[in-house]
Amino acid sequence: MRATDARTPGWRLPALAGLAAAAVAAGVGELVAAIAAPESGPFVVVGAAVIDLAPPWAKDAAIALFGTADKLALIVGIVLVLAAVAGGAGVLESRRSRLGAGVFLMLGVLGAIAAATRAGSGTLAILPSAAAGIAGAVAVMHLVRRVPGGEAPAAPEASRTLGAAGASGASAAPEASVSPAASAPDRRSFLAWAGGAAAVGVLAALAGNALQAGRRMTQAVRDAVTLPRATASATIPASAELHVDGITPLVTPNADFYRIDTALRVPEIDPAEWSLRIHGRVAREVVLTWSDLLALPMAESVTTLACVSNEVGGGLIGNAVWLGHPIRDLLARAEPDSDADMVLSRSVDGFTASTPLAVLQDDRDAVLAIGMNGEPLPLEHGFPVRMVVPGLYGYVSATKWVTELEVTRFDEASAYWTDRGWSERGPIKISSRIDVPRPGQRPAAGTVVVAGVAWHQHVGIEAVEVQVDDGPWREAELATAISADTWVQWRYEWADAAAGGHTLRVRAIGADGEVQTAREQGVVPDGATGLHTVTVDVG
Ligand SMILES: Nc1nc2c(c(=O)[nH]1)N[C@H]1C(S)=C(S)[C@@H](COP(=O)(O)O)O[C@H]1N2
Ligand SMILES: [Mo]
Repeated sequence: MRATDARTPGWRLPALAGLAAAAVAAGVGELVAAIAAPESGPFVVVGAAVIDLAPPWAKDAAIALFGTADKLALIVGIVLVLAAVAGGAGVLESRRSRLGAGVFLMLGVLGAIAAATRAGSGTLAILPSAAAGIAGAVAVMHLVRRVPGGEAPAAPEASRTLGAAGASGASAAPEASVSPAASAPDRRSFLAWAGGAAAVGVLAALAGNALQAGRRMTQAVRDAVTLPRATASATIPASAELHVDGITPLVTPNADFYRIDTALRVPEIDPAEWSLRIHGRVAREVVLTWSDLLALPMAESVTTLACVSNEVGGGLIGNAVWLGHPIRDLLARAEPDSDADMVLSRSVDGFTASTPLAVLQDDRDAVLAIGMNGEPLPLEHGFPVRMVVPGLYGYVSATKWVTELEVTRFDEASAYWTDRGWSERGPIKISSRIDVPRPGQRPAAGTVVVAGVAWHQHVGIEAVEVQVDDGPWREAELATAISADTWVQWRYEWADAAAGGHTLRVRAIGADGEVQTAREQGVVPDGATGLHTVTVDVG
């Protein structure tokens, strides 16, 4: 028995408070992950970070020890370590208020860092870990506050109570019964709170799991889709690739393709239940099911998609091989009225985009796409069906999870982003980007290779020019363009680069003679302008 029993709480109940808080944190983290960032559950991202950071010998040892169960062993290991830390956080919190809460917040920050630094992670990736950290911090503060003041060992007190009761019968002496009578309900109420908190955590985790089940099913259906053979395959000339170290790949892998949408939760669409309705100002309504669509000719086309929110030099742009059916042909079946001038496409989640009807009827590869780089569309990129329209920013053309095409007029209807201050029409502006050297890189003096991409969708790039400091504009070497609808790689050999700081600028010249303007404009309301500028320190 300890001398300070009455004042200092022991470590067991606070540790239990820490564990219960950890259950709350884990549950909240999994639930938020299920809703907002399915790939970024706290355990998944921490596990992935441990795998990435582990030295090879540790990985080999884990595989040797646990074989194919090495992933399970990893998760069990992480749970044990986190449980120990959480128990410790409870004890810390009982010694000094907010200290244990701080431990939970720190774990949340570590998880968020692990999530944010994973390849292909979206902006929502940090949410689950952040929410888990905050939930754990709040829970541990509340629970530790409910730990009864003195965690006296149970046995001696119980015998004292019995003894007291035995001595004075039913009316126990007040001084003898005060301590146990006051602390037993305290203890019981604390255990109820801790148990309740843990139960909330478990329920949240179960709810998260149930929500994830839908996504896993859709993912499985998506993975099982066999794409029809293309009636025409995309041809990418070998000379379209310049093979410069560090340049953006000509075709963007799906995992690295930027993702922009308003969907907090990625729509889960069973293709068997998907259909597209073409209606509005048409001679006849057309309804197309998934099997109807698969029976139509599907051609490959290469189109560079860009977001209107892409800053000059930014990464909200990607190039992919799309497998799809011309929207033109479907519209022809519906026969738009002669006074229609816009198609309002609508996604299952309510997002809408306004595309000029004429753009969908001319000879460009505006398609209802089902394939991206040889695979069914990834869920985040619109599975099962999306629109891809060369030449227009995504917000006015690239509707993902599309289920409706309403033929209408610009003076009759408006789209999601137009209602929020963006332009009703969004042709992609001519632009170019320097990929190498990267800012902060220190190339050696002498000849420095400068390279990047340039685009003017559906018009084409005539030339790219590079300026060093305030020198003359010099023409860069252009790769063969796949087509006018894709970006094109360029490369410039900067001869006699002298040591010291330098400024590099790039500008594109379109096939129509348009020279990329130096005038700077922000992304609102119809896309940024200006020249990408990189400062380098030549060593
Ligand atoms: N359903 C739906 N489709 C959408 C959006 C959206 O928010 N919801 N965003 C659009 C925007 S702004 C862009 S830039 C592109 C991005 O497509 P990606 O995420 O496949 O790169 O999708 C477009 N299609
Ligand atoms: Mo966008």
